[in-house]
Amino acid sequence: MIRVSSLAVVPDLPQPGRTLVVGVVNVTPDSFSDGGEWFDLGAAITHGLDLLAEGADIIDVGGESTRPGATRPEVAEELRRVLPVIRELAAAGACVSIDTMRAAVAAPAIAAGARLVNDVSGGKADDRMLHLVAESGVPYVCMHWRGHSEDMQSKASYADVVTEVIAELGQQLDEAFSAGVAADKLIIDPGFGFAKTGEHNWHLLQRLEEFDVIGRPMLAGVSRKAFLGGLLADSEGSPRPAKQRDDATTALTTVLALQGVWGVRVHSVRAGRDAIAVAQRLLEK
Ligand code: PMM
Repeated sequence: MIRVSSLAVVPDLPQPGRTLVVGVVNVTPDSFSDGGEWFDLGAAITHGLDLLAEGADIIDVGGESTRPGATRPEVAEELRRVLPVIRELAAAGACVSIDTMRAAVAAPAIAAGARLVNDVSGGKADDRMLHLVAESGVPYVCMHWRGHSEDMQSKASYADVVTEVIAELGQQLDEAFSAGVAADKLIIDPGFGFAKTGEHNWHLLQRLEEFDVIGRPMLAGVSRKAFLGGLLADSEGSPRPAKQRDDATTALTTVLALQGVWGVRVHSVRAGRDAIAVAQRLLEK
């Protein structure tokens, strides 16, 4: 089996000796994957606690939807959404990640207890982000990104998606190093669905081992994404609705765990843990 830099360990984060499960809590009215189900703060906190009980290693809390075409909330609104949720989940003992592209959100989130910054723009949306991450010393998910959601799909053009994503991600990592982020704190993410067509996502998955040249652990966010909806479209060509893509997500999680990815970002935590347990057992000799 191929290995996607899996043996790397990220300091200050859980180290369970298997692929980590990052559970998603979107405190948004408009995310594609859960359609505003956790927009109410009480519901978001309860959901996060449920994911923790199901075995999430990290809970990723986000207040900005990145669905294609989404408009951005104000900073104050993003903070209103995420800070109470981060505080409660951290107090309950969860390892919390803040999913934001803004330094002005990441800094208070870290103060509220977040231990990981998950930046889908990989430092490109806010030029203060990498300095903030360097100063605070927290681990950082650097995702491949070409532009904001409102027009990202117009940027989904590649001669060879795998080599281009690796090269562009390499440039984003160089920026992070220049800003002073320690190499051992960096986690890479190919950015499935971000400025990528369904075909691009499948090519990335088919050639995932090529990311080993970067030499950093990988987080993969495939859960409920549109390319799975397209794969499972009905006979009239209508995509499978987002919440009915969990079984396909779990199938892919098994494959990703067999390949040794560091972490998977998923909505259905129990299913993700089960898939990883199966993969883990198969890898034992
Ligand atoms: N995808 C979404 C949001 N945040 N973060 C990382 N690191 N990787 C992803 O692929 C990613 C992300 C969008 O999906 P959602 O609506 O399920 O949160």
